[in-house]
Amino acid sequence: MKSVYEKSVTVLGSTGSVGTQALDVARSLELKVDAITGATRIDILEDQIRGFKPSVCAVLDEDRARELALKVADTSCKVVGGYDAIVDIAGQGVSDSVINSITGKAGLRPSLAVIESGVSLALANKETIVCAGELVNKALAEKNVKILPVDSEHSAIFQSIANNRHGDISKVILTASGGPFYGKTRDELAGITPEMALAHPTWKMGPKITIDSATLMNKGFEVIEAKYLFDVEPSQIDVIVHPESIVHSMVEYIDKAVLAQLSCPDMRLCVQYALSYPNRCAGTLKPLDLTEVGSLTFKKPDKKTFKLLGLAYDVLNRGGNLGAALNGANERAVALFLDKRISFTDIMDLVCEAVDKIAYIEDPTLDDIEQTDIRSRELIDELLRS
Ligand code: MN3
Repeated sequence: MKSVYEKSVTVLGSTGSVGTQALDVARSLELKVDAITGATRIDILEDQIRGFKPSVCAVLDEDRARELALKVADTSCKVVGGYDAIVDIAGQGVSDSVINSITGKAGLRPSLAVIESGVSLALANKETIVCAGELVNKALAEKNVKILPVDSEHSAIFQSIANNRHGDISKVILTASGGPFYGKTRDELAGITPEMALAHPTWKMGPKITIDSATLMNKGFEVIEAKYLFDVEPSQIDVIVHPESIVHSMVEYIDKAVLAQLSCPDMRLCVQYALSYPNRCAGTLKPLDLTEVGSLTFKKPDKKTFKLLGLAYDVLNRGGNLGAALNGANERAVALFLDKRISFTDIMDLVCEAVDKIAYIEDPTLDDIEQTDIRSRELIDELLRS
């Protein structure tokens, strides 16, 4: 087996929060970076090209790709533009692992391309599984490829399962920070502005996932993610609020033993474990001093006020194309909220209504999922006008 230090990586979505941290990890593990991709932020991409010397870089925005090509003409990095170029890079099969830290449903086709190429997928893009859990699992089985979860909760569950028998798992318990608005009533939530919602107490993340954390949609997505990653039933997935974000999630076994993974909250640990698995590397994380933390607290989530968490369980129980509908509707609603065109509670109401209205497809193809995504976004706009 190759030592972790000789491994190479491709980073999809390298300019985002997880992407930049993935490159920090690549630097500390001395991994070779084969390729990077980004949407628009070419200044960051230019720095990354100079620092990590990838042989290719894709930019979603084609005009920006041309600008970047001129800026880095003195390097040996080839710059390509457009969504298909990103999917091609995802599927080129040259790296030992590909980390997908693209935001939103745009991460789905790149994830499938990675799996198709037979390379292990370090997955930070949870929308891949929310939209197409069944299709993804089918592709993984066909190609005999593994997903290494980067989401901190799923990384914790993955580590807590280790070599235990799957049949001995009785429950997975996802922890949630509770977001900045834990304990608020619906009336109090109505007046929340994007600025208030973007100030997350523990994790520093991009705007989309920060809003999803505040509505608990993110936790709902993680419930869906858990079912497909760990092959457990919705009734075996619990969520508990743990504001300190030290216990990253837990697994309960049939003998009622509970195993958990704890650490200071730092996404770089999750990325590093996904890239170095099955080994562990020293890295840069600060040690956890529990006497400094003092106490760990746990509370029940409020699924009634934060109804998108409850909706995620319904969606998971009904399956089909509803995950894609939930994600599409939510992406559109969050964009409208960030644009100050709808209120915080409108996000929750509109997403529930849109999922309710979508035409159900039991066994969706990739094309059905794409269509459901488009239709669910349209439904949000139609509901807003009505
Ligand atoms: Mn998470």
